[in-house]
Amino acid sequence: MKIGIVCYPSYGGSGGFATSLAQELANRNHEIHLISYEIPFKLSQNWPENITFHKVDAIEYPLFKDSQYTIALTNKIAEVIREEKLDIVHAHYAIPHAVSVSMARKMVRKKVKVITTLHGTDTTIMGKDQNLNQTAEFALKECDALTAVSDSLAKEAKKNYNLKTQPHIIYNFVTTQKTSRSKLRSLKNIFAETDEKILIHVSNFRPVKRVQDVIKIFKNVSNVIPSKLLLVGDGPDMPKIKRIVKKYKLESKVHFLGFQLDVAKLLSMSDIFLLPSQKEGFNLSALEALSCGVPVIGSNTLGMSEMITDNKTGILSKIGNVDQMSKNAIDILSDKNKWLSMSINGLNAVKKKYRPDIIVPQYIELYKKVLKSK
Ligand code: GMT
Repeated sequence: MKIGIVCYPSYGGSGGFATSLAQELANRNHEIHLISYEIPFKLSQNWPENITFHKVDAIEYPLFKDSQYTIALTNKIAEVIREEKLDIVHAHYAIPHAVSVSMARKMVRKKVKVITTLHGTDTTIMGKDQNLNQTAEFALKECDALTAVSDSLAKEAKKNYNLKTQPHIIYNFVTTQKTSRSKLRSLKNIFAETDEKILIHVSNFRPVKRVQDVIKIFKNVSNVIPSKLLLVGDGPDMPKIKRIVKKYKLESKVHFLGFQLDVAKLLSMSDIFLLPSQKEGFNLSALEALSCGVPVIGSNTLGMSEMITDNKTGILSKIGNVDQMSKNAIDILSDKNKWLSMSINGLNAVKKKYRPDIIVPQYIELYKKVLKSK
């Protein structure tokens, strides 16, 4: 099939997932056309020959308040549909991508089919934004199929976007592998003493991630268990987080690592992954933690409750319940057998449900079903 993939060029989240899906589809001999405003970092690191990148150029004009990206994107999608004779266009993250693909399809009046995958904040936050949701709802209803990255997100989408039917549920996949701890001893020694535990958080440090709760949990845990905290990623909340670390006098125990390419190594040497988000459609970093044998402590929000099995692969608590999350982390870190059992359960859960060879065929199946429909 000739498939267009429309996404943000971000490393993580919906953009990172869309890029990984494009690579997996290309490796299965589909012809992929990736459309965005710049080359996704993941693609630049591993670029199968049957992926073509189509750049959307921003428009600068004094009269315009912004770059008119949605119009330029729609224009580019229509151009690629025509010139590359696409069978399917798959948008990732509803805003503005669902609007652009459904408009482009009307412009070209071709048989091309359009699908949108809902990832999380496009539904949980944007889906409720009065300035956006009517247009997004209209566009989503124009699509030939919708998917969501978890059952709870699909339910949230049906409600927020007044959909007749619930989107198809196709979970995220990860390709990360655990690195053996014996090989990571020298790396671990950079951040922690041999007898210290390592807690880790990975995100884009946006308010929805509640990173302030990560710091409070770590403060409680480090009062009881000798430990260090790794903070991986960067984003708008970072200045606030640095102030909180300073306020709690934790500077000597917290490592701000910024954006990291090889997160699997950092995860593999860690003992607990913290993710106390307000909302999560699913969460790729938590899934990567499981794939590296790291139990997850976090909030029981949306997709997280489907990914994590309490007391088997981690423990989830009510959003904001820092005391309970701290206690759960201390319980796991203080009981070697409990930790080991959770670590192995997490590895097995990913192998069983969240590998590319399980997830990618579900997208291909949906593409074929949509192409057969009228
Ligand atoms: O996690 C982020 O904040 C990035 C965000 C996005 O909107 O790109 O990721 C979303 O898509 C990921 C891939 O499907 C999901 O695993 C994340 O849970 C989801 N993020 C949120 O819902 C906050």
